[in-house]
Amino acid sequence: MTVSVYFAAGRRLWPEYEAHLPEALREAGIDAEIRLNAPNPAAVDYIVFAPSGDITDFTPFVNCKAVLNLWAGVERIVGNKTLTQPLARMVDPGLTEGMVEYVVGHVLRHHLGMDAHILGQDGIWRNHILPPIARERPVAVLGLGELGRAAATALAALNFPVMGWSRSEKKVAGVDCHSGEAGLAHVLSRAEIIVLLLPLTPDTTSLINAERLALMPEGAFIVNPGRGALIDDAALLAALDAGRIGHATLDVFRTEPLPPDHPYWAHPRVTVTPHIAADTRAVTAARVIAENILRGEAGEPFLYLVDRARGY
Ligand code: NDP
Ligand code: OXD
Repeated sequence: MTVSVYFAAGRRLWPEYEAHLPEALREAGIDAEIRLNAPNPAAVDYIVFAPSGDITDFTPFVNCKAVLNLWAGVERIVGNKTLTQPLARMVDPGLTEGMVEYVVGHVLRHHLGMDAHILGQDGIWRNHILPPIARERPVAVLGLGELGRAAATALAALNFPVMGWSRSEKKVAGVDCHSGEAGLAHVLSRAEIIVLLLPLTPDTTSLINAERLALMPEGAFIVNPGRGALIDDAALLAALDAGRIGHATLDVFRTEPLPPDHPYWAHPRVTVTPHIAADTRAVTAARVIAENILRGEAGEPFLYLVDRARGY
């Protein structure tokens, strides 16, 4: 029987998936018809979704077996009351690789103090300021899920003493793992660089507030490729102005695109990257979608199901 797949992730994304999705479905042995619209919503078996896409009301898709999100983050869909179908988020090896590279790159920039040399070519030979080696620089990764675990492991492989923090207790080789409020205070008060790879939920909104910023060592660095609203912006700006926080590299924001007059753009201690830390890669993501459709058709549990109550 032919499976009906509605690619509702938006026409802008379709050119990336046009070749890879049919190929991945074919390779998985799935006979599928992929449509860019749904004149008969009741006939749709699976929806491929992205927050920038076509659907806000899932009610008419009465026979849809799963909504397959192309994004790892689900905060823009998880609270949609019309969504009663199972929701799977994206766990894509290509995306994970991209995130590891972004995190390692920006952590190394701050660790090595690269800006001093890249931006300070003034003819003065300052060879007395040496960066510490990685094993002397404690780093923390908040969020030890698919992305946080991979980033923490890569940093540990470079010899950084890596602490991690998550909701439930975790064991990650080479990473000193913590959970709970006391665990957060422990990690924040020791890490000279913190990386935020938490999902945005009611529990994580404004997690990095004035009180928690005050726990961090003087001059600590923040790298946030998680979500903008994990940080209380006013508190971060105050901590940056005071030099309490040395620099913040921010990839995600409460409002995206970040408005041109936002103080982050001009702040000398802030680097803005435009939500490019890690993109879902069509070639690998198409295989994840196909695997989930195969599971759905076989009556097996879907991979990467979102827990609506937890919000991620
Ligand atoms: P996962 O769901 O795999 O992992 C989330 C982690 O956060 C888990 O370790 C979880 O704990 C932890 N967590 C959640 N809530 C809390 C809490 N209240 N207190 C402590 N820990 C908590 O997500 P991913 O690793 O796949 O992705 C993380 C986020 O990265 C995404 O939600 C998205 O916002 C962002 N992202 C950003 C991209 C970019 O380009 N900037 C690209 C892709 C993702 P536990 O293990 O106990 O469940
Ligand atoms: C995602 C993202 O969640 O790109 O996948 O932020």
